[in-house]
Amino acid sequence: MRVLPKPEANDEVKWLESLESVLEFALRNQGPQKTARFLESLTERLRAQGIEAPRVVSTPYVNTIPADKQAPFPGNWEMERRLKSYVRWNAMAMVVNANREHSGLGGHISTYASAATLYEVAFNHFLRARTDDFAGDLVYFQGHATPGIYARAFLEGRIDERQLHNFRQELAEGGGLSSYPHPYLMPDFWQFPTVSMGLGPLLSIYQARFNRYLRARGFMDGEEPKVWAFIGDGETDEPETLGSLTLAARENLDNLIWVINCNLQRLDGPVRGNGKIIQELEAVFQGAGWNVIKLIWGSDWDKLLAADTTGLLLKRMEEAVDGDYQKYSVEPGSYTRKHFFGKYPELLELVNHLTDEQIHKLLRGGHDSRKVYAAYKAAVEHTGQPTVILAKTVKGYGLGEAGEGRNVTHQQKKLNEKELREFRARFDIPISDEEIAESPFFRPAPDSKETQYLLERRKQLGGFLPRRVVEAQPPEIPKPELFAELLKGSGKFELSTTMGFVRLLSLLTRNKAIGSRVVPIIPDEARTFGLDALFREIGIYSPKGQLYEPVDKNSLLYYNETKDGQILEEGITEAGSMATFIAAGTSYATHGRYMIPFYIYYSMFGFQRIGDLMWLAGDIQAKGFLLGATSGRTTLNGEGLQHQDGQSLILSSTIPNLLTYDPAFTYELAVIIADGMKRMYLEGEDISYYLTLYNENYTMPPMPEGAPEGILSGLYKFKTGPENNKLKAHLFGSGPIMREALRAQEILAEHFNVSADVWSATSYKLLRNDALRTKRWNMLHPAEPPKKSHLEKILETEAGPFIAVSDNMKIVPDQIAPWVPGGLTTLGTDGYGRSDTRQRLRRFFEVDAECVVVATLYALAEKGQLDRSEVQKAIKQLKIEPEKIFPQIV
Ligand SMILES: Cc1ncc(C[n+]2csc(CCOP(=O)(O)OP(=O)(O)O)c2C)c(N)n1
Ligand SMILES: [Mg+2]
Repeated sequence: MRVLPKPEANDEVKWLESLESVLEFALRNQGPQKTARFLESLTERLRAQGIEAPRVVSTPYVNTIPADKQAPFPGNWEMERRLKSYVRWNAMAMVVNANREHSGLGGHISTYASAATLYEVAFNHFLRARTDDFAGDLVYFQGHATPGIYARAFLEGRIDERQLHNFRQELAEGGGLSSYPHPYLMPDFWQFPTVSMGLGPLLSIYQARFNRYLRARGFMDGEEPKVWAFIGDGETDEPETLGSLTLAARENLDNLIWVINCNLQRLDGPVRGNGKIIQELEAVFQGAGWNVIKLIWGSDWDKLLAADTTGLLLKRMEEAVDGDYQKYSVEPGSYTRKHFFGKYPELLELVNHLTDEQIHKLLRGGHDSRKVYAAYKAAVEHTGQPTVILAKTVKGYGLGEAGEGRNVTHQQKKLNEKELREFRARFDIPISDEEIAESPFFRPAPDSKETQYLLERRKQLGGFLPRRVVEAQPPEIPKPELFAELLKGSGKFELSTTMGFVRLLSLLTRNKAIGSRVVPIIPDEARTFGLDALFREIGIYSPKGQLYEPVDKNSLLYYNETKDGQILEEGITEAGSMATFIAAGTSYATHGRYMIPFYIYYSMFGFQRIGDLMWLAGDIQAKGFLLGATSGRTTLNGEGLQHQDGQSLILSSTIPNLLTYDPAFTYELAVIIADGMKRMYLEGEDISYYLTLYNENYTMPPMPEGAPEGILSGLYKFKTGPENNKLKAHLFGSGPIMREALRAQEILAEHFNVSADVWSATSYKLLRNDALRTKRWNMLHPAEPPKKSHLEKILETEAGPFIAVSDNMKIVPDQIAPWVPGGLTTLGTDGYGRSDTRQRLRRFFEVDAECVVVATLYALAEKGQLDRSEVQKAIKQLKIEPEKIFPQIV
């Protein structure tokens, strides 16, 4: 048994001794579980008397798995060490070589150097690849450890020397390797982007949960894959990392394993110089309900701990802070002897038999393959909870003076010849003196014992990893006619595009061919959008089902939780909901099956709040529909400044493979979504969709003949102006502001002798990109007949000024201004929102029909087609206050 330090007071020692004998007796006769319960009931008794008994949130600073309970290491230790050394060398050489040729290319040596054992034990013994009858473990590799992952793939023969040489030179001839895990850039290799800190950990929780959802709904069976996430200790400061821990525990995700590489350092310096990151994290994870395995000390320490009869070693281990431990990794053994052991004479005696060199080499847990193996084995066998392994390591391990444990190590990219020689010697790399300065890559021959061992291990585990495979069969996609009721208009019935969307979703989920693949995702906003209509019909997913009778059981739309529910009601977490969207949207690549996520949220809390996840969704090529509901700075009227969105269409337009649409009518919605499903799931295009939805009710017109092409391209003529007016103009409207454009059309015809055609602008982003692509082609093919973009084609025969109005910032329509004949006048909602009626807000932001009329008249006056005094008159007549404030501020 491990010896613990004694209390200082004499009477306390006595109490302790008597209780210890009780504990020993109980352990012998009743076993560990009963003994632990007995202890718990003792403290409960204290608490029952109103005494604040301590709650255990952290345990002593030693390994959770004691040496005598450690599973034996089944591999060839020597062989694995040799292989690991080669991976280490190549990972280091990749970065050094790239920066020798082009300094500034960057890359990281020290992250992988600290994590090599954590990865190699996993690769040789645990991470199972996808096979015909197994879905494959899903692994989130730490972004900055990529050189090590590439270096291993090189030893496996999956990456050649040229690629390794072109690390971070993706545009070099023949291609190169991406800096970090980016499925977009290396679609056959990387599965999960991780390098924006915190996103990988968050995604892994929701991925593990989504795997369970797929099982519960009958989409997955057989052996359950594990989800592994390798995480940095500094990365745990990101709120996304720790924010969803309780979900994993609550839903008993024992298919999830996190390995936190506690090298005690982040980029600038120590993670917790004045404390202990492992102890802090243990408390957090323990409190959240995870199984925590601390892996602090290597095997050498077992003997020291066993020989310590005073408990002083543990006391000293607990006293020293991470800043001290970092120092011990940098200084020679003599320093550790003096400052760590030397604090107590008894401890000095304990290490008398060790040389300074041996003291320096006392391994930390995360560098000891045997300990790492035992921790992983315990993790994969643990049931009922997710597991976190907190592994203590040294950042830059093996770099010696070139960076081991130093504060600058994260940025170390160059090694001089002496440092290379030391590295070679430390890890026995067979590279000659003549070659060493060039730091060549080293790979043992394919028929060498080492390579054979490596390949055999991977064969046993089903093949290579990471590997991204897309082999999903296209599902049967319904024709737009499924949504006939949305296409034919609503007659006198008034509804919003949000309500139209709910109707569409309901039709879709009922569809025999595809309905079950639909994954509705909502962050506690279903009632706002009217999605509660689906609660009863398709159920809310809950692994426990519904253990209580819902208060609204007797109502039609009661809160219906079921074990195989289809809706993912995520609660108030846009980040978590987006992580689910990503898991569902990539199931074609992770599980070989298309699922169709619809994530509907408050539009302001999308790109603005969780933009980085949305950027990542583009990289990972998640397919599905994002729906920014209650959109529009003036359409969502009462909610004010923090809610009213006029910028999501700009933020979303920055994502290269995302199509953005701003539909005004339900038929537009139906056409866009039907086409989106065809393109993403039938034709396999790697794109996704963002659509704004609004909450203003109005009658929905039937779809005009031939509209789909224009709807999908971004602009089509909705309603031509009367023929008998003198002047001509064009109004581009979108979203509910389309109705202001239509009202302006009437006022212009009736009072100002202007015939204005009203167009529906569904996507300025698509129009612009098409125009840019065409212009570039023309520029690079100057001798060929120039091509015309959609925009140019449809506008070239039109005369008169063009005025665009929407419920978004002016820069949204402004995107197409260079291609509009004679330029574009834009009205939009720049500035902070505020709460008031729609009517007043629209006047305030100058997007109502009257302001559209004035803008049109002014544009005509500018063209010399109208006297300016007419504009002046109109301003008066329409009661527009010329001195009102300009909402845009600066
Ligand atoms: C969101 C985000 N912020 C900042 C960075 C820049 N960055 C890259 S690595 C790093 C330090 C990582 O420390 P840690 O998580 O402890 O990993 P280690 O390299 O020590 O294993 C930082 C700040 C990033 N990649 N992502
Ligand atoms: Mg770190």
